Amino acid sequence: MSAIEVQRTNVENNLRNLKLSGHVGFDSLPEQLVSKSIQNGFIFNILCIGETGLGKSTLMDSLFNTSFESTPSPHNLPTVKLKAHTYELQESNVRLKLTIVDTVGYGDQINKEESYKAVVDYIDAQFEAYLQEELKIKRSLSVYHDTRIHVCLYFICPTGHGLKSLDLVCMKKLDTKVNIIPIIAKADTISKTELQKFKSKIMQELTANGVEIYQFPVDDESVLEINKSMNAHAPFAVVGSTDFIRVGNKMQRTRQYPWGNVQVENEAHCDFVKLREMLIRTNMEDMREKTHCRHYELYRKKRLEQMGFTDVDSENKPVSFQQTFEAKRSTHLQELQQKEDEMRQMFVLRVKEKEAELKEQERELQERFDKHKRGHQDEKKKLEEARKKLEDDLMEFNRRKSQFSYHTMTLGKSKKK
Ligand SMILES: Nc1nc2c(ncn2[C@@H]2O[C@H](COP(=O)(O)OP(=O)(O)OP(=O)(O)O)[C@@H](O)[C@H]2O)c(=O)[nH]1
Ligand SMILES: [Mg+2]
Repeated sequence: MSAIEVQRTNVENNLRNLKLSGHVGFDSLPEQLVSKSIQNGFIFNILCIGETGLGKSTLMDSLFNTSFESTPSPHNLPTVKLKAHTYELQESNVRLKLTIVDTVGYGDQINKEESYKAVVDYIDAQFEAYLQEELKIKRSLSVYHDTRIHVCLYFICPTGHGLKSLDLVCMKKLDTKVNIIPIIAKADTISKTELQKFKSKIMQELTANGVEIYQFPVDDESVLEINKSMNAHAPFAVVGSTDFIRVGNKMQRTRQYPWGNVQVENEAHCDFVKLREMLIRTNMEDMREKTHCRHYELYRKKRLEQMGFTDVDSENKPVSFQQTFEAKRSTHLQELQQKEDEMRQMFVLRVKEKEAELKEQERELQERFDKHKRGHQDEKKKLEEARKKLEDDLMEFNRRKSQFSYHTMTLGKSKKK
């Protein structure tokens, strides 16, 4: 037993039950909690994954009994995109900040290999944003708009045959990141007997592929029975509608067909009421809690480990945040120093190389200069010689010229005689 465990056991053993001799007042804690929660309002974020036109928006309208005024998605998008819309809803005095995230273009690409990636990235991005807020020095978590996904409604195509590989791959990638509730969309298109077979085939395929879907909690006495029976009902086969028809004195969401009407809220027609009951009325808080305590915790653990933080060292001794930080800091500084040294060496090397290069250029230039200079001197010498010769020739010419004129003069005089 480690020292900490021994200490903890001692503390536990020292716990004593005491009787109060009068009313103190901490029995109002639950009410304080309720009023605080009501004051702050609740946040709930739903992710709807399903192929285009599978009835995602209609089901959301039906679930929250409103019109979110969504527009149909195009079928020709090259990649899957996620679109989030946030709404403020109020029922009695309880405010709900609801975010519905929709997959746009899911299942429309020929190559569906990367379809789940956008979804995984989106979920991780919300976890990361929360983690960053948590790590801030000046945190404002009480007013922070938490966008982490609390539940993922996975819309299964009502083929009657089983799951598509896209469904299995995507759900497998997501099952450690989000609470998945698979639902059979447009369940009015499957016959009653086929639906039972379809449901068990889906569950069988999910189990065979190790996909863990969200289980309604059975650890609380008050919801044990209902949640147990609802877990056995999965996946819920749902129908949605935006059309209303008067049934008795109540307007009911209904899908009208030539052969009859499907009432969304009629439990004999589909599992819509069961889904609403489980999702909104019974287990919303459990999903919020599981998102924080299980999925986010896992993400946080992985991310902090990735950043180099750890709770225990190699000898299993506890390591404080500060120790890890200081160790990280010193290795970082060492790395920096090493990088700086490397850069300095590199710089010196480069300077030397450049110097040698410049010297070589200078030498070449000098050589060229000397060569030109020599050429120039030769030229000058030649010119000098040519000039000298010219001057000699000129002198010779002048001498001869004067000689000639002297001869002609003496010759002229002797002729006269
Ligand atoms: N048969 C049947 N049709 C439905 C059901 N729910 C919706 N539809 C119809 O399916 C069509 C598409 O419904 P939407 O709710 O817009 O589907 P979506 O999944 O939001 O579509 P995108 O957002 O474009 O991907 C509409 O014509 C709906 O009336 C249902 O439960 N059963
Ligand atoms: Mg839609």
